[in-house]
Amino acid sequence: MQSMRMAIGAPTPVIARFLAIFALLAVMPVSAEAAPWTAQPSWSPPAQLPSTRLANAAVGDLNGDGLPDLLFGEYDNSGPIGFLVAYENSGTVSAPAWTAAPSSWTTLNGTACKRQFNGQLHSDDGMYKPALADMDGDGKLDLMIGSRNFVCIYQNTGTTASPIWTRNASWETVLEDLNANRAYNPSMADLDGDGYPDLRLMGGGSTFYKNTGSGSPFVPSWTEEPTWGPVGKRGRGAGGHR
Ligand SMILES: [Ca+2]
Ligand SMILES: [Ca+2]
Ligand SMILES: [Ca+2]
Repeated sequence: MQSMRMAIGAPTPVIARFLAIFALLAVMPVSAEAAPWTAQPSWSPPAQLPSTRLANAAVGDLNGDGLPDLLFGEYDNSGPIGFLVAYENSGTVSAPAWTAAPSSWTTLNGTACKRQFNGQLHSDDGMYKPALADMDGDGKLDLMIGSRNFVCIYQNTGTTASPIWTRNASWETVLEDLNANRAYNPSMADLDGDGYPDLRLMGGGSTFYKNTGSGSPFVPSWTEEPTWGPVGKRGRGAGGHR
């Protein structure tokens, strides 16, 4: 036995890694491959949304009660215009229930959100795609809306219990310079752990921005981070999703 062990020798690092993976697979329960998602019809909003197409949802606690609420971006074909629909979570932590939110949750205040590209003015051009995040770190969720040809940001100038959306164009640095004729779809999370939410923007590909704001009070600003994108994925203006 001793001579056999000496003949085979110690496993190389590659073989050792293979054996470790094989051992891990051998003890992994079959159920781990099962889909983790189960449909929960009772969690759906109580009524059909006004528009049945191009709806996008953002989730966040908009009234500070600890329960996540729903904010939908909707699209009116006849305009075309975008608009918001909100539901307050009146359920419990384990069983959400939805009631129509106050109209102030879906009212956009301040300068109109519009952009000019190639000599054409696109005003509230439908397909609102909302994202919620506390961009300035004051404890209140703020609102970013992507649409065709623009991204606009609304600072929450209300309270933790009652949001008021007020357009703050000074927070839209860099995002003003987006390519035309794209439908921009934002999502936000703190990707580098500095305490401020960063941005992933879909629209002609997937582009990542670090929140490089500064000051007191903090003013959000956005700097493109090409290295944050998934390997092999194309960035802004490269075609694809619109
Ligand atoms: Ca809530
Ligand atoms: Ca905020
Ligand atoms: Ca960050």
